[in-house]
Amino acid sequence: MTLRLFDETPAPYVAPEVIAPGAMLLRGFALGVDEALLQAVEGVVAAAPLRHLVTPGGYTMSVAMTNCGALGWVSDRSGYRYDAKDPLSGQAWPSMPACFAELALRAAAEAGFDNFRPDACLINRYEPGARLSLHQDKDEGSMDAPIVSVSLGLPAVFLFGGLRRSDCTARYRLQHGDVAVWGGPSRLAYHGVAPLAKGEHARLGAQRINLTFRCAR
Ligand SMILES: O=C(O)CCC(=O)C(=O)O
Ligand SMILES: [Mn+2]
Repeated sequence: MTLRLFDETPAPYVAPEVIAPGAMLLRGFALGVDEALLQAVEGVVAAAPLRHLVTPGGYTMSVAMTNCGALGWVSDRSGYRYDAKDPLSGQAWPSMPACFAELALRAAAEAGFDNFRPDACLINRYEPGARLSLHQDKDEGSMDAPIVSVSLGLPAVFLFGGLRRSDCTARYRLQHGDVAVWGGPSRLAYHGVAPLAKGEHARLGAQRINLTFRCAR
């Protein structure tokens, strides 16, 4: 047996860890393709820069966001929605890189959700202190498909609760290469990310990148 008590090196993928019915952590699942994913992120960000969106309530989000795929998630004073165009440029979002679609398909299948073909990928960038408060992903047209969420860079504390905001939340440390998948009975589970702790990641420096794949149509 290998003890990993103080070792921050991500471990290779072993098996899904079920955290709720229909919700799983695939620890280290993205490790083999992490460099390809990060280079693809750079390409997307060059065409559609990360930006801090404003919520309908007028609050500027601490997480910076952009999108790729046919649809992108946006927020402004008029509400949350998916849009085929980047409001900054008026152009279509960059297309979904093949390595994104392939990883999302494989991760969903590993979690028991076959034929996952996302049409939207929200890219989130957290710097130390950035957080995402408890929410449901409920702007998608269908709740049949799961959400697939890939963590890269600095570790974060992922909060995962139940179907009511007041339900207890469990805390999971997500590291570079980890993938979370939630669907079926957990599709509308409340979740969020605690304020990112300071740190330095060997590849990404003081940031965490999260890719969230959705079937938005
Ligand atoms: O950053 C994460 O791990 C979660 C992101 C998320 O929940 C979202 O983009 O809706
Ligand atoms: Mn979410």
